[in-house]
Amino acid sequence: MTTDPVTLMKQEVGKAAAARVKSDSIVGLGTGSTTAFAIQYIGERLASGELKNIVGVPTSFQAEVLAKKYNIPLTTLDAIDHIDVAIDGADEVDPQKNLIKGGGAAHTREKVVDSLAQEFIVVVDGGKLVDKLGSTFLLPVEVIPMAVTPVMRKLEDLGGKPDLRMGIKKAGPVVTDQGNLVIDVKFDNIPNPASLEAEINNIPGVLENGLFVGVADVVLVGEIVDGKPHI
Ligand code: ABF
Repeated sequence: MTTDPVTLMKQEVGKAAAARVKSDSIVGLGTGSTTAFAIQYIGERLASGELKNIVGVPTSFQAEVLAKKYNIPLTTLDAIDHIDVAIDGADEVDPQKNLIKGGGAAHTREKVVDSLAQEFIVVVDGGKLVDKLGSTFLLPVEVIPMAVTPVMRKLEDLGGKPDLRMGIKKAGPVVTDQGNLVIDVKFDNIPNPASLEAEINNIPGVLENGLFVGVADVVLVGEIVDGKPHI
């Protein structure tokens, strides 16, 4: 039983998001440590019978493994015509609920699922809130391997400082669920996230970037108040 306040806060945020899931719904299952708790609590609500007839659409291999662990039935986008609600994490949230995502290298599938959802719920700790996107987190860009060099040049032309994301042991680059690479880009200022999102995705060789503009509907923020988690 953890007493670590940050973990407790992530659990509370995940629980709050899971509580919003209704029976007979299709749920987009996000990636990251906060969303992992939401997936756990959806599974627990199913196991208790409180929640019935749920099917999940995973945004990553990690989400798929967690859903199976908690016995949440899964489907694919070929078998459904809508997603009722998606729950996912983020690396930065601005006052307009625009996001930077992709710290987990899963932003491509996340953006497909999250943007299809009728309600996209973001679960974050208070440290993810920023006045301007790009202030604390690099912008992830998924790129096909053969195009990494020309894409990095174009990202520099856009004012970015690009870096190929290496694995934890630096033995090699991080590889996405699609078999591509991730370039993390420092932008000192992102005055217009919507136009930058479009400009980057228009670079030949780019699959998707981590700017989520106008996608999030609800942002659940966990804080620690007097040592206790507070949503
Ligand atoms: C994922 O959740 C990523 O897009 C994002 O980087 C990550 C945040 O994870 P955590 O909740 O562990 O901070 O959706």
